[in-house]
Amino acid sequence: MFRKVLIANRGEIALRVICACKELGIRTVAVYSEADRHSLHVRFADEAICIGPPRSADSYLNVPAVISAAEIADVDAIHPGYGLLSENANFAEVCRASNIKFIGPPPEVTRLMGEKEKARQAMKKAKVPILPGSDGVIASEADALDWARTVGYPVILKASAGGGGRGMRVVRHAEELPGLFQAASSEAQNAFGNGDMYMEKFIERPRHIEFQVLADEHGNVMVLGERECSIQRRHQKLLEEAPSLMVTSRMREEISKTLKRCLSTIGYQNAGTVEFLMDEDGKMYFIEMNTRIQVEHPVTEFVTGIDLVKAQLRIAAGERLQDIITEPVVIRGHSIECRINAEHAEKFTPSAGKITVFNVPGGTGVRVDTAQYAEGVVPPYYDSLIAKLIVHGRDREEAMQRMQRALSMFVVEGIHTSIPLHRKILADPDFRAGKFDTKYMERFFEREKERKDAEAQSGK
Ligand code: MV4
Repeated sequence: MFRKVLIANRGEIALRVICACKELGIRTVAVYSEADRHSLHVRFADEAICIGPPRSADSYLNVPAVISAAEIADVDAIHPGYGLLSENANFAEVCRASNIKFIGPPPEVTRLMGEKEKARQAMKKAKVPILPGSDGVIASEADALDWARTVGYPVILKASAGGGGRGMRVVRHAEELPGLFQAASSEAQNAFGNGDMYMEKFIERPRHIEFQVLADEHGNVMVLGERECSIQRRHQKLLEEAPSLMVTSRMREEISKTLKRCLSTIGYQNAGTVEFLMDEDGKMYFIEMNTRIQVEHPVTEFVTGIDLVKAQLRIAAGERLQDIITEPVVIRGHSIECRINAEHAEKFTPSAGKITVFNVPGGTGVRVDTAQYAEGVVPPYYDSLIAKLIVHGRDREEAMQRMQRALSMFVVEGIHTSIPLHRKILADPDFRAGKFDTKYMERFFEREKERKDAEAQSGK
């Protein structure tokens, strides 16, 4: 096992990785920006090194600064967390060249999955279901029109270097295709330095369902069930749950079998997430793979009882999956996560500042992952996630009741948070009935607006 690990991240995930290291007897090194001097990841790590000014580009994303800190502290490995450098194949290569183990897949695999069209073809080859679409990147406008005619409108154009919703265009009619193709391609060229586009059949109201995988460095792969992630706004997830109401155990077994074969062929290593869209007929199609630990990993930890971050560390140290997970994986009960963001409820604009009151709920089946505390400061430089509230219950009903109870006891003052929004979602009959898809939040805000307009009318 590693002697010492550097955590190249901040906030709750840095603290989460520190927890896993402590339990494995690994020494920890935090890195921090000038804005994070008083953060808990700095306090709870065995050592801490300041790597630059507040902006991420000058600190957490500064590869030479992170590597220098790793060399000075003499660590064996770096855990990148999520976001930041976690899916940067060049960073993983620099780690390798510096004799530091990058806790994640090899750079070659990260690079393959980062090229969304290549990832799609790799999955197709391994018989993972994909949507009808182009084979390879689209060569020209004429090529795009040909593919769209074959696939049938509506289609969606996606940037091969994109992902997570960036660089996409929905095309409903042939007349608008040439313009949208050119616009999307030049936008992708500007944003990612790569204008390659591919095409898929467009699904109108998909659900977003993702499978958690673990793979060791000896060719063994395990699939740990799925997470339902459809409750999102502007590609930011707000609430996730495991398992998905829409996935039967037969479907789960089928997808797991296929993914195991596919990922061992590809040479996947460490933790990963395979994203699928589910159409209204309940059919699932691969869209992308994420090569990192994800924000919502705790819901999988609750229903499987497996510590995913400890598994990541043990895999990276060369251990075999059969020695890490010694019992058959069973999905037990139901788990829900609410992402508590520091933001204004309606406008979704960030709410930075000093937290005056911070009361965290606890009790049976409740977990809070956070690096915040009373008197703590939310800096304006980073993403707005300040805490994750995760619950586990015997079934979805109990999980929802527990979440409502925990939300009512989560008190944050001094800044605005998404807690009131989460309480409204948990009270919504459609959510409770499991009636939602990726357009759920749009409809939710329309209903809210109608309700407020009606209120204003009657008040006059
Ligand atoms: C789609 C789609 C409909 N049809 N692909 C957005 C994020 C990126 N990971 C893929 N995305 C989508 N791809 C086809 N063929 C709709 C979306 C989509 C979406 C997907 C998952 C979660 C939220 C979403 C919100 C809007 C659009």
